[in-house]
Amino acid sequence: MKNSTKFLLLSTIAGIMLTNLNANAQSCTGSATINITINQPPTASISNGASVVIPSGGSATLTANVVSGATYEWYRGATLVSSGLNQNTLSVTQAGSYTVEIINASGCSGVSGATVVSIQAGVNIPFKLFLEGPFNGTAMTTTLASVAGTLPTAQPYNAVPWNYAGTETITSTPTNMVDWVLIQAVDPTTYALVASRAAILLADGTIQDPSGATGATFSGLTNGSSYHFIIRHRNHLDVMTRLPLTISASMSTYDFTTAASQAFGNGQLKLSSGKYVMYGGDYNGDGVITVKDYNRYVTESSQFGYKAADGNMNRTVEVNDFNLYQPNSSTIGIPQVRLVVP
Ligand SMILES: [Ca+2]
Ligand SMILES: [Ca+2]
Repeated sequence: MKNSTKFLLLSTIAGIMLTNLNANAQSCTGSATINITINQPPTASISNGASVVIPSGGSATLTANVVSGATYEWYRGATLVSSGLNQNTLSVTQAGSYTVEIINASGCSGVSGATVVSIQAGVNIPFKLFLEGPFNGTAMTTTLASVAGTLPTAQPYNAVPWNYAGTETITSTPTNMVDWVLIQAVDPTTYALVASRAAILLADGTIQDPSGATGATFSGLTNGSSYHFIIRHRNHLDVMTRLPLTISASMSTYDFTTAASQAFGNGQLKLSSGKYVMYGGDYNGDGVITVKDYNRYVTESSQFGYKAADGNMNRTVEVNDFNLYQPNSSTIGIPQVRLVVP
């Protein structure tokens, strides 16, 4: 007595019924029904999308779809970097092309599309500020940008008293450019200088990096660490953020125009038409407004062009620049922003 199968049809279609099987070798007749289940490979995808940018020194978490009871094998290029049951997330700190293979409980597997992780060269930190001299109540207007060749295409803070050796340049001056500013990150406790970036101040008060990015692009800052930021302008009183800012991949705008308390110390911003502006008249850039600034005004009086004592930035050193300086005389910047002028 033996049972045998006279023929067997294999199908790739799930749930097909095979009939007219020979279930009885002696009679060679009969039928049986066999249900065949085809295991489907799991779909696999990384929800972060095609690309992820992480800050220098930072990390990102890649997340794959959940398949219960599945093993996740994560790859950077062809290299297996992590494998584990139900491990549908991966923390990454290295650049590369990441994929995940999901192997379900039946042993079937699916491979995701790639997510390319890159390391951001720096972090963009956006600020908003107004300069008293060119501020018209809603924005800043100057004639520096409108006369070709007046604004420098290389950052101008490579001179006394800033002595900043940065090589920031722009190929052309935006029509809404007000001037260069120098932004410096300092230690929140010692106020020691950590990093500097010269950037472009635009008419609406926003900052544009020379690269074109929104904000000043800093490298050398640590993700998760905090720094005070000093905004320097060559003929306005420098200000520092009231509180340290914590570095993250996406920084929100720090707005100096909304309240005097946005600046560290008292009396460091001046109310003008409902906005807070940086005091004009620090013509030698040393962080205090004194007779030395008046002397600079006298020296440059009636001169044209990109001049230190042109506080209202109309390409001419004239009485309006004295009138900007005069009421602000004796305004003293906080110690953290003062610079030494020989
Ligand atoms: Ca001064
Ligand atoms: Ca002027």
